[in-house]
Amino acid sequence: MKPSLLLLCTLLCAQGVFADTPAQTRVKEFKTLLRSFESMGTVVRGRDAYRPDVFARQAATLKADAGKPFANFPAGSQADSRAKAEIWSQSARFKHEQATFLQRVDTLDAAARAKDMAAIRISYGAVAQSCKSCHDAFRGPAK
Ligand code: ASC
Repeated sequence: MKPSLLLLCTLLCAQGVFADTPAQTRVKEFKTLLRSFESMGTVVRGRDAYRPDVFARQAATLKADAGKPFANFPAGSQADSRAKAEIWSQSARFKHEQATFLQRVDTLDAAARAKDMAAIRISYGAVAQSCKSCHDAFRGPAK
């Protein structure tokens, strides 16, 4: 690459010209946490063997990732996403959904650390229910 072209690319990157929007960032973060959650789901549904240490690591990863997307819902970032305006007009309700989700992820992590499959089943279902509840209220149709 020509030095001048390299300089141009460096400057554009530094200006954030190629940076993700908040909506793009949070979608990526949701997809990241979904990877752990779906792997755990195959175990909970009996489609994959239960390896307690692997499962506990996935739960810990889910817990570490779970809060990240919620830092990327600044007001005015509705465009190019399925986010409904209610996220900002009913922000107390949205924050409540978020808190419930994070609490339930913590409970799932505790069950995974305890290697207690009965508790894992219940707490996994509770997390899934929380995803659905928030989507029903705050996520619009696919565009
Ligand atoms: C998932 C997923 C969701 C939730 C929800 C649970 O795996 O992608 O949005 O679980 O479907 O009801």
